Amino acid sequence: MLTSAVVRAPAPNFFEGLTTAGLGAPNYGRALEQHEAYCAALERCGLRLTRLKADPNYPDSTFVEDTAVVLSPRSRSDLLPQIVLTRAGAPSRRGEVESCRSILAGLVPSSHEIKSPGTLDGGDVCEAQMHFFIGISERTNEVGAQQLAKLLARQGYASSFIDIRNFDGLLHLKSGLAYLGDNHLVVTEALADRTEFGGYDLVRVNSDDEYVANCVRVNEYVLVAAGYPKFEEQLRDLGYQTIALEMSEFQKMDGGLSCLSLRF
Ligand code: CIR
Repeated sequence: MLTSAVVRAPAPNFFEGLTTAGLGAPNYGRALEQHEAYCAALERCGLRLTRLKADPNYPDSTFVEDTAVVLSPRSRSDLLPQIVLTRAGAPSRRGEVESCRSILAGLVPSSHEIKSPGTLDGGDVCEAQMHFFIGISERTNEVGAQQLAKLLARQGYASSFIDIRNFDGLLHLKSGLAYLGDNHLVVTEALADRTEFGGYDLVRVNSDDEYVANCVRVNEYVLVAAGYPKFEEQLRDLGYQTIALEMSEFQKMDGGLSCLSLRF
C-alpha cells in the first residue's frame, strides 16, 4: 500500500526545460491546472502529499521522479523504505537532487546515492515485483546502472539492464514500460519482444499510442493520460479502475505521468 508522494509544481519558466517533443511551448496556466488535477488524483488514491516549492532555477524540476529511486515497503514488507538519490544524466538537471535531498531525508531516513561518473534518472527505473528493470539511456549510463544494481542486490532485489539507446521516442525506460502489479507489465510494441519481459503478462500498447504506456498504479487505481479510451478499456477488462488525466503541457516537455511524483 502506497501512503505518500512528493510532488513539485512547475515553475513559470517551465518552458525553458529540455524537450525533443516538437509540440510547441507549454501553456503555464494549463500546466498548473493539470498538475493540480494530478495532485488531486494522488490524494483520491489515498496518498499524503509533500509539495515542494516550484523552483525556477531548474525548469525541469517538476519531474521529481528523476531525482530518486524509492525502495518502498510495498515490495518488501520486512524492510523500511530506502531512497537512492540519483545523479541526473542531463547536466542542467543535476542540481535538482540537492534541492530534494533534505526533504527526502526527512521522509525516508535511509538513503544512498549514485556517484560520478555514474548517471541515472529515476525515469529509467521500473520496479516489477522484486525485480528492477534499469534502462541504459541517453540519461542513465552503465556505471550508474551498475551502482544501482549493487545497492539493490544488497537489499535482495534482482535487476536487469535494458538498453533503450536505439529506441526512437523513448527518453526513459518508463516512457515505454509500467508495472501494474498482479504480473501485468504494460509495454510498447517496440519493447514487447525483449526476453527479459517473458515471464510477465504483457499489456501491449501500439506504437501510435506510445505515450499512454507511462501509466502509474497507485493503490486501487491506475492513472493514465487522457485521450486513450482503448487502453483504458484494456485496463478495465483486466479489472483495474482508471483515472484519466490531461497531460498535454507535460507531454510538450517530454514528461509523462510517472515523472511528476515520487511515490512510496
Ligand atoms: C527532461 O528532458 O529531463 C524533462 N524535460 C522530462 C523528464 C521526464 N521524466 C521522466 O520521463 N521520468
